[in-house]
Amino acid sequence: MNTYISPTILSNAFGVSPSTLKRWSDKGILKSDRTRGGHRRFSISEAIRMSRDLGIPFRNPESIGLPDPIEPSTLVGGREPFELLHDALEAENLNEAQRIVLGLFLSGMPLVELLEDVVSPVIARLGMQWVKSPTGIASEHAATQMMLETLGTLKNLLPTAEGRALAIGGAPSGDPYRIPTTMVSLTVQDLGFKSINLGPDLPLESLVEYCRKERPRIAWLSTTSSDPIPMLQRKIHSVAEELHSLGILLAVGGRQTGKLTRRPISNLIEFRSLKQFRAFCDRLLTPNEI
Ligand code: B12
Repeated sequence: MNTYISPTILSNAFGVSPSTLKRWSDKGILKSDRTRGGHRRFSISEAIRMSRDLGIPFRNPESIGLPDPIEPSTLVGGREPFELLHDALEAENLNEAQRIVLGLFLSGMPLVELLEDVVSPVIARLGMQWVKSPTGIASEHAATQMMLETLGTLKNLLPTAEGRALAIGGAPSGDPYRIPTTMVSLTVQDLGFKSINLGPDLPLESLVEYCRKERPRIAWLSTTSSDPIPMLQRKIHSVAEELHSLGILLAVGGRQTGKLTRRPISNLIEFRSLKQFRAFCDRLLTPNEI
């Protein structure tokens, strides 16, 4: 979300003088825009990017509506970040869940680490509740919903790229899982590129047609439901072949990873994790390889 603020407000949030902010901006370490009248304006997501990349903390984050950063190493009683998040979601405390996820992000924790090592295990653990209690399934739905809202808030703190999407994707028809495909989308956005998440239960023909129109470099599929595997493999291969003719890569991942590809197709890549996917995108996007 590109919410713009004035130099005075941002220098107060960082706890530095306006001239320090101007120096950062002149050096190009903090990008700024200008109003029609020629005054500098800073986007909150750009300020967060600089803070995370260079380890420059916000001294007064609350002045621009951000929570305090949470350094995992300073957690009381040696608690792990995922334990805090687990307790917040179990207590159905959305504000606390958001404070923890955003706080860890603002402390500089890499996004893929936050998603893969904190959020995913918590959701997996909460998903076991239904065995223990008659309200477990409702609690699982509540936790999913709160997590999606939290990821939506996180998305608003990432830079919003304009123009053509680098990547477009979703989860195939019959697959209702919303969190994993949301995470793939956030991973692309965190790299500074636009992504379009078409969500769960996506007919694969319509993914192909959408890609024909939008021409991303990458399409992704996140697979959780165990559709009979040979059928899923056939569908994925046929999508890969169609995307191949359009020069688009197909990235697949999710719980069904390892079972998704039967024979090699040059544009079809199966990923074990978001970390691996992010590293792949980084390599793909380094200027000398474009
Ligand atoms: C929430 C949840 C639900 C919710 C989903 C809500 C929603 N709209 O999203 C609801 C209640 C609908 C549901 C329903 C069911 N569920 Co369910 N569910 C879960 C739960 C707890 C969390 C899923 C989730 O979002 N995980 C978080 C994501 C982020 O983790 P992830 O999928 O592992 O993804 C990671 C990587 O794989 C990777 N990744 C994922 N996709 C991609 C894509 C790309 C391109 C890349 C690079 C990487 C990548 O990134 C992620 C980050 O680490 C899981 C437990 C679990 N361990 O995951 C069970 C689980 C998946 N469900 C299960 C079951 C059995 C069911 C039901 C059959 C229950 C029932 N009897 O009705 C139904 C089936 C629904 C269906 N049609 O398939 C089982 C599946 C077992 C199996 N055979 O595989 C699980 C594993 C629970 C369990 N331990 O038994 N479920």
